[in-house]
Amino acid sequence: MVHIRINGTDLSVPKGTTIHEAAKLVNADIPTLCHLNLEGFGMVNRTASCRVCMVEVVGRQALSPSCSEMVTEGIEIITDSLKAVSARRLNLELLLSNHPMECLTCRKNLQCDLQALAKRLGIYDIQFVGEKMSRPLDKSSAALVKNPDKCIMCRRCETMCNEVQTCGILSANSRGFDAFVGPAFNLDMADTSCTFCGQCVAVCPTGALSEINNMHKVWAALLKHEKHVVVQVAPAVRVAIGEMFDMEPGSITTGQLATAFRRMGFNGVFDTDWAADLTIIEEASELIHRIEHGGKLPILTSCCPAWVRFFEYQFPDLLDIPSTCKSPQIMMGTMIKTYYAEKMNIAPEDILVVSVMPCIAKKAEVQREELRIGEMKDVDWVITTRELGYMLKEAGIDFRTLPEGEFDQILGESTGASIIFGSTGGVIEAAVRTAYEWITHEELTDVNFRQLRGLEGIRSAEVPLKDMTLKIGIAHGLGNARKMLEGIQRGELDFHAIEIMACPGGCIGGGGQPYHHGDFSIIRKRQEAIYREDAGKPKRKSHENEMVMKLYREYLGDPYGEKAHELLHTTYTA
Ligand code: HC1
Ligand code: SF4
Repeated sequence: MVHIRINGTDLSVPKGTTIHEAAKLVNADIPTLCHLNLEGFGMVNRTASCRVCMVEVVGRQALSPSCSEMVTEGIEIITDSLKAVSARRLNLELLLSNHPMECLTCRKNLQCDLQALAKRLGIYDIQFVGEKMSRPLDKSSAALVKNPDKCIMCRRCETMCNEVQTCGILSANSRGFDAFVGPAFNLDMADTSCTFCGQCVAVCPTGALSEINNMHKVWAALLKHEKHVVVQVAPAVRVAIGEMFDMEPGSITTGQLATAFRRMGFNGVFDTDWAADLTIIEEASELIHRIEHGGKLPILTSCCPAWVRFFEYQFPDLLDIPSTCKSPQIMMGTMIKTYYAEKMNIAPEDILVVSVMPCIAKKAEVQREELRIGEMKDVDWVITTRELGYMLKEAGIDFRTLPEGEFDQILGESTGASIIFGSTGGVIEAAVRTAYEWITHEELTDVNFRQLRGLEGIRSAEVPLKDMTLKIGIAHGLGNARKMLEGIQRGELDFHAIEIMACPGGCIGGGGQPYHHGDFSIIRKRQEAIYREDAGKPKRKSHENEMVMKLYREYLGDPYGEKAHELLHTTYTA
C-alpha cells in the first residue's frame, strides 16, 4: 500500500493507483476528457493529452495530470486549488479556441463530452479566438463520417482501434496545430481495411467520428408513401434504446418498439429475432453437416459484419472456415423481398426494408454486392439504435409510456434463442440448443448453457452430446478474435465451433448503441436484460419457431438444402 494525503485527508491505496482514482476515494471529482477506462474490456486511454485533469502536488512547481500519474509514497495532493482549477479552465479554453462552434448541428449535440465539460467549467466566452482548421469531411464509407476539424487529439479512437480491435487504422497525422487523428497518409476510410466496427465512434468524445446519417432517408420514404416500407429491429436494440429516454439501462422494450414503429408509419413491423432463429436452423445444419461429412472445422459464426470484414482483410487464408450463412439482418431482407412479397402479392421492387441495428457496420454490410437479389439490395437502409431514438424524439413519441404491441406475422415470431444473439456467447448457445436435440435426438431439458455466458474476452467450453463432446470457443472484441484466429493458424486450437463478435459484449456493446460514456456497467445491465428476456419466453429453441418451420415447409424446402443455399448463404472475398 502507498500512504498519501489528498485535500487534507490521509489514506492508503494500492500501488499503481492513479491520482484520479485516489481522489475519487475522498469524493473529489476531477474533470477528465481524453481519459477513458473501459473496465472489463482492456481499454485504458491514458494519453494525458487534454490536460483538463491537472492537480497540484505539494512541493512541485508544475501541475500534474491526475489521470496518468500514479501516487507515490508520501505524496500530498490538492485537487481543488485555485491554481489547478484555473489551469484546467485555461487548457479547455485553448482546446476550444480552434474548435468549430457547430454545436447546434453537430451529430454529438448534447452527447458531446467537450460540450458538457465547457458547461461544467463555466465557459461562456471564448477568450482565444484562434485560427480554425478546415479539412474535408470523410464520408467515403457507408458506415461512418470523420470530421477532422472536431478532433481534439484525445487519442481514444486510436487506442480503441489499435490496442483493443488491433485494426491499426487510426493514428496521429501531422504536427502541432495541424495534428489530427486519421488513417495513414490521410486516406479515405473507405480505402482502408477499417472493419466499420464503430468502436472508435463509441468512444469519441466529440463529433469527430459519427455514423452516417440515414434518418432523413427513412423519413422521406415514410412520407412519400410510394413504397411498402417495412422495418426490422435487432435483438440488442430492445435492451438499450430505453436509455435514450432516461429509462434504466437494461430495460426491456420489445413491445414498445413494435408500437413505436406503427406510430412512425411503417407498413410492416418485423423482428430480426425471427431471422436469427432462421439463421440458427441453417448454421446448426451447417455445423452438423461439417461434423458428419468431415468438413472444415472449426466453423466460425458469420453474423457480425465487422468481424466478416476483419477476417477477409486480415486472415484471407481462412476464408473457407466461416459459416456461409448470411447474417440475420440480411436473411430477413431476403425473405421480405421473396417469401413475404409473394405472400402479400407486392412486387419486391416496391418494398423498402429498413433495419434498426445497434451496429454501424450493418450500414456497410447492406451495400455488399453479393447481398442482393439481382440488382436489388436485400436491405435498403440501416439506422442505429441512436438514430431511432432521435427520430422518436423528433416525432414527439413518448417511448416510456407506449403500450406494448406485437410484431407482424409472418416474420415476427421469435424464441429465447434468437434474443440471446445480442450478447457475446448467445449465437453459439442458440446453435447448441438446436444442435443438441438434432444430434442426440433427445429433448434438451435445461437450455441454459451458463458456461457459454459472461464477459471474459476469450472463453471456451465443452458441451457433452451423447457420443461426442462439442468444443466451443467464444471471442468478442477484434483483438481477442485475432488471438483465436492465430491459434487456429498455428494449429493450436481444437474447436468445433467459434463465435466471434467485433464489439465489447457483442451487439449490446455495438457502435450504434446509446453512448455509454465509459460506463461499462451499462453493457452488463444490457446483457442481464437479454438473458431475462430469454428466460421469460415460452419457447427457447430456434427449431420451435413455428413461423420459421412453416417457411421451410411452404417455401424453402429442407434446411441447408438447395433453395436455402441460394437465398440464405453467401460468399467472402479476400
Ligand atoms: Fe446483432 Fe445479429 S445479433 S449481428 O449483434 O446476428 O447488429 O442485436 O441484429 O444480423 O439477430 C447486430 C444485434 C443483429 C444480425 C441478429
Ligand atoms: Fe478502427 Fe473499428 Fe473505427 Fe474502423 S470502425 S477505425 S476498425 S475502431
